Amino acid sequence: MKKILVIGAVGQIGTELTMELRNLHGGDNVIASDIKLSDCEKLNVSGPFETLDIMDKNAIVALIKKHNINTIVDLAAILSATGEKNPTLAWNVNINGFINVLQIAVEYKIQQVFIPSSIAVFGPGTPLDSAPQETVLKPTTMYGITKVAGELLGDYYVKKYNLDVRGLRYPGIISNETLPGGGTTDYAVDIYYSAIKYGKYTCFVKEDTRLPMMYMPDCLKASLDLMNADFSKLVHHGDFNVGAMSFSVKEQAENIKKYIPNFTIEYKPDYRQDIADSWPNSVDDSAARNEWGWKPSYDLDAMTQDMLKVIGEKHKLGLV
Ligand code: NAD
Ligand code: AKB
Repeated sequence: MKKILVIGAVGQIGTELTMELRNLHGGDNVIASDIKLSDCEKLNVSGPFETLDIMDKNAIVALIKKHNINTIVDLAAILSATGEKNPTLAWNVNINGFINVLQIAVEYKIQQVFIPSSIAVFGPGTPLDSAPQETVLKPTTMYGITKVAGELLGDYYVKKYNLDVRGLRYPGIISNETLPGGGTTDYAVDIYYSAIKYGKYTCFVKEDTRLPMMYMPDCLKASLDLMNADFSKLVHHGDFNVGAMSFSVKEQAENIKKYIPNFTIEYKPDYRQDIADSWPNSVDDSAARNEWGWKPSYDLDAMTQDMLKVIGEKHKLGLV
């Protein structure tokens, strides 16, 4: 039986991945933890919560012992935009925190460690279209540097200690449960909330900015599919490209206009433009497709319809 500790469970992905894991393994078998508390009622009532700083190795060990943990999902992170404001914090949380997890995993015979990477591993020198699985990785953000280092660390622990470490390079994740936590791709989420609430949006990147994106149901599916894949059949471990869709802000705005004809958008690019410009337009995810059968379900139009429906209902109830 799996006993899972999710670190960083209160974030955009953690909130939904924790609930999905609880549906599959039982609420009491999935321990949510984070440095901050959640205001998501569904997360708070569906299973145990522990306050945890991933930098505190002793506190992680105490939770492993208290709950007989055999699986760790490390979602604690400082994302790209926040990371540029505090690069040292990004290094500490994303790398020193992860090393704590890896060392503890070896010592306490943890069966699996899952940690996401990101399209932020790419940078100048990476082909812009269909960025290959194996390519130049020279990110220009501290966040990207930590993600490349994290992938290498994961692979090192697989090879040296035979530890089961898995991860995938999420594109920008779009969702409607918990707001994104300080990334560059946050605009692709904010635009839907703003369209519903105000009928207009001011975007912090230019209209022709095109990035790989994925809707949360596909993100959850990719994460669970990789967690459940046969480890002995994996050639890659911590660095799978996963694609779903790729669109410019202009195309996303046009798509929203199909359903909210009066929606307007203006562009005021800030420091996040440079970060977005350093990432590719799309990724080649054939390794994920071949090694564990990855296949996304949502395209831009299906996602837009669902986002507008869910956020629209929340808006009517005064929740957003
Ligand atoms: P998020 O910022 O929404 O959540 C991160 C969580 O980590 C937050 O709840 C935060 O409180 C917690 N945290 C920060 N410092 C901590 C610490 N010291 N100890 C414990 N918890 C701490 O991020 P997310 O979008 O949910 O990202 C989850 C993972 O997915 C990260 O590894 C991120 O790099 C990766 N990822 C996310 C996206 C995306 O678009 N959301 C894309 C690519 C990769
Ligand atoms: C960010 O923009 O920092 C994240 C990511 C793509 O890793 N959403």
